[in-house]
Amino acid sequence: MEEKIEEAGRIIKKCSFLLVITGAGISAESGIPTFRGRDGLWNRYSPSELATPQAFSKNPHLVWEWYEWRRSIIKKAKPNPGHIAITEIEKIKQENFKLITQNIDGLHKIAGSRRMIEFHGNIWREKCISCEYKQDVSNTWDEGKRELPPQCPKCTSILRPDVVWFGENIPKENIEEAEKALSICDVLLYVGTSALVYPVASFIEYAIETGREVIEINLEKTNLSDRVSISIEGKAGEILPKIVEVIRGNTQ
Ligand code: BJW
Ligand code: ZN
Repeated sequence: MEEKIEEAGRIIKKCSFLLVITGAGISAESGIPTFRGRDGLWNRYSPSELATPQAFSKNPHLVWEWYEWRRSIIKKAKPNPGHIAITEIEKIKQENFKLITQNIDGLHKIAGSRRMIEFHGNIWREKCISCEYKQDVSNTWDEGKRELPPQCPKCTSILRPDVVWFGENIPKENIEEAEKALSICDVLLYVGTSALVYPVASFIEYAIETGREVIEINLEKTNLSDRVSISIEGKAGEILPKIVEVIRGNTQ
């Protein structure tokens, strides 16, 4: 394990462009549930009843209640050492760095990440299903203080969370920015994702198939573990700070 961490740190230190991809696992140590796995949300809830546009059309109240419950958890959560370590790596790599997060919790931004794409949106943004209206409620949200679903203040329609559900297209600018980073990276580090959801899973597959150095950090093996350069099993919040130490040269 320690050897793998050393090797990962050395690869990241000398690479010319690092792409980091994160998933729900990086926020698990902040107390935010993941989707898949033993304690995952999808064991208790059905993705097709909560995370699709069809589910929202059928029962917007139910879908909103689920997002309001998740907001109540996320509101209390703080970035953990894994998020912080990624900001440290960005400070070292500067413009030779990009982070694609699948998470909608906003914790990377709070931790200080800047060269970042929130690929599946952000739970604190809301958008109208009929007009162009969007709003950010991160500072104004007050649990239970609104009727659900919330009304659009500009038209007669309703608002939805500004996140990407199954079957929906990823915003064009997110795809373009991600593909640019993917095309120039020589190292891809992915952390806390089951790598099962497309198109993000295809970015990792592409990096493997085109011979980039690919490093995985996950609590357990994934479908791709056997195909990557280095697969490190463990908690993101424990492994990533050790990698930062190696990059800084603070290990003997
Ligand atoms: C730790 C840890 C610790 C725990 N330390 N590790 C090609 C093939 C097949 C299907 C498709 C395809 N292309 C598109 C599809 C359909 C679909 C898809 O991928 N389906 C698959 C499930 C098969 N994709 C889409 O629909 C996407 N749209 C799209 O491609 O548009 C074009 C298109 C349209 C229509 C048809 C075809 C193409 C959109 C996907 C949107 C995903 N949305 C969600 C919800 C977002 C909002 C919300 O949060 O509510 O995004 S679903 C959910 O999964 C969420 C996540 O971002 C995403 C990924 O999950 P993630 O982050 O990997 O979490 P987990 O829980 O799966 O894994 C956590 C991992 O952490 C585990 O491995 C743990 O072991 C680990 N871990 N603690 C380190 N401390
Ligand atoms: Zn509207």
